[in-house]
Amino acid sequence: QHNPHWWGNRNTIVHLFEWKWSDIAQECESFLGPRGFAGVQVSPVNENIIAAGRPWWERYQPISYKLTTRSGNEEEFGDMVRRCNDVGIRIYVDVLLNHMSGDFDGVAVGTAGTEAEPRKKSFPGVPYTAQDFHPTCEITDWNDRFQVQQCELVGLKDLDQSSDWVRSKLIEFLDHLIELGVAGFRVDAAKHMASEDLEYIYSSLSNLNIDHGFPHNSRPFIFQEVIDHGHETVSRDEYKDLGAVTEFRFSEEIGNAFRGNNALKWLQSWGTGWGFLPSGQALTFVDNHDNQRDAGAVLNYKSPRQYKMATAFHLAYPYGISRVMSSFAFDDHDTPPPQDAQERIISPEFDEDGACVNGWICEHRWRQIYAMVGFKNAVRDTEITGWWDNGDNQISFCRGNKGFLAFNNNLYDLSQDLNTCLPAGTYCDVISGSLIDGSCTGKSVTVNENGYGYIHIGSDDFDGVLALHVDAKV
Ligand code: QV4
Repeated sequence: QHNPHWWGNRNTIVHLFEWKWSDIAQECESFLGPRGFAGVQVSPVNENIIAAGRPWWERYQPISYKLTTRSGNEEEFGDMVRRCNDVGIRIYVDVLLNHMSGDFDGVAVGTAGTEAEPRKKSFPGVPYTAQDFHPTCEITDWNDRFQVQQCELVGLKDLDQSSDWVRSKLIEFLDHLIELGVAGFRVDAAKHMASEDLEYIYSSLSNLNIDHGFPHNSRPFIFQEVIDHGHETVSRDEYKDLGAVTEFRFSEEIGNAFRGNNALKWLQSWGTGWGFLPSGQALTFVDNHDNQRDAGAVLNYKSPRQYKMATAFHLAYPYGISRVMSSFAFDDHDTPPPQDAQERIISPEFDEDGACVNGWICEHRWRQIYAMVGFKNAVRDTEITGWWDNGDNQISFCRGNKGFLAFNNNLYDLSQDLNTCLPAGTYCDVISGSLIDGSCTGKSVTVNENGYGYIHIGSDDFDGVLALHVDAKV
C-alpha cells in the first residue's frame, strides 16, 4: 500500500498541521490545486481529550472515533475531502491506532462531548474497557521490543491490536474515513504496534471510494511513523513492505548538510547511498511536527535561509515520497495553534503576497517552496545528470533536460558558466522571482546552444539556491 494515488504529474504532500477542515477546503481550491500540490496530511480527525491551554498534542490522546475536533465536525470533514478531491488534492489522515488518552483525574470530556475515565481504561464512546488494553508499564528501554510495543508511550493507554474487538473498531474507524473519500493514512506510533497486527488491519481495509474518483480496487496509501536511527531493535524494515515508512535519517542528514556540518558535495550519493530506505518506501521531509520542536540538527522555519535551501534540495533530488511541513509559530513544545479567547482555532489570514500573517507560518506559501513544488512536477520522470561541485559547498545538477539547480552554501560567491542541460533560451530563476507576463521578476539565466549558462549566487544573496525549469522559460 505504497501508492499515494496522486493526480497527473503531481508529487508533493503538505502537512497542514492543526488547520481547520473548512480552511483546508478553501486552500485546496485557491492555492494547492493551482500550485500543483498532490495531497494534504491533516491532523487527527477523531475526538480527543481537552488539555489545559489546548496544546496541539491533545489531539494525540483519543477519547472516541467520533469525527469532532477543533478542526471541525464530520460534515465539514466530508465537505473538505470532496472539495479537495474535486481539484485533484488527496487527503491523508493522521490516525492513532496505538493508544487512547493518558491519565486524567476523574471523568474526562472529549471534544465531541463524550465522557471517559482514562485512569480506569474506560472509553464508553467506542466502547473500550480495560481488557482491550495492554497492562500498564513504562517504556524505559527503547531497545526492548516488549516494552516498546506493549508498554505505554508517555503514559498513553496502550491498545491490544491482537484482540478481535480492538481490530474491528480500528478497521471500522478507518473504513469510515475511506467511505468519506480519503486516500490514505499516516499511522502514528507504528513502531509501538506489532507489524503482524498492522498487516492484518491494513489488509482488511476497504478499497478507496470510487465515488471520489479513485480507480476500482485502489488500496489506501499507508505511511507509518517509525523512528529508526539505524540501530533500533524494532526497525523500519519490519514495516516497509506494509506501506511507506517515515525516513527520519533523511531529515537529520539534510539538516546536517545545510547547517554546514557536512559538505554539500557529499549529497551526490543522496538516497539509498546514505543508508535510507528504497525511494518508493520512504516518506521524506526536512522537518515534521515533532522534530521541528527539538533542538539538534533538524532545520525548521526559524532558520529560513537554510530551510529553503534544504527544501529545494529535497524537492529537486528524485528520492522519496515528499512531504512539506506547514507550521504555526511556536515558542516551546506546548504552544497551542493560533486560537481566539474562546480557544477556537482561528483561520489563516494572508498578506498581499499570499503569505500568512496571524500566527500561521505556512511554509508551503513561501515562493521558494511552492516554486519547487512546481519544479518537481515539471521534471517528473527525469534522472539526475551533470552533477558539478566545487569540492565543498557549491553544487549543481540537472534533471534530464528539464530542470537545473545550483546551491551556494560557501561564504564566497558562486560565479561561473555551468552546464544546465537545458535547451537554449532564457529561463527565470524560480527562487528569486517568477515568470510573469513573459518576463522574470527575479534573476534570469541565458542558456547557450551547448546548454551552458552563467550562474551567479552571491554569498550574501537573499537565497543560496537558484532553480531553472522548462515551464519557466521566457
Ligand atoms: C507525561 C509524562 C510521562 C508520563 C505521563 C503519565 O511526560 O512520562 O508517563 O505523563 O501520565 C503529552 C505530554 C507528556 C505526557 C503525555 C500523557 O507532552 O508530557 O506524559 O501527554 O499525558 C504527542 C506529543 C507528546 C504528547 C502526546 C500525547 O509529542 O508530548 O504527550 O502527543 O498528547 C517516540 C515515538 C513516536 C512519537 C514520539 C513523540 O516512537 O511514535 O516519541 N511520535 C508520535 C507523534 C507525536 C505524539 C505521539 C506519537 C503520541 O508524532 O506527536 O506525541 O501519539 O519517538
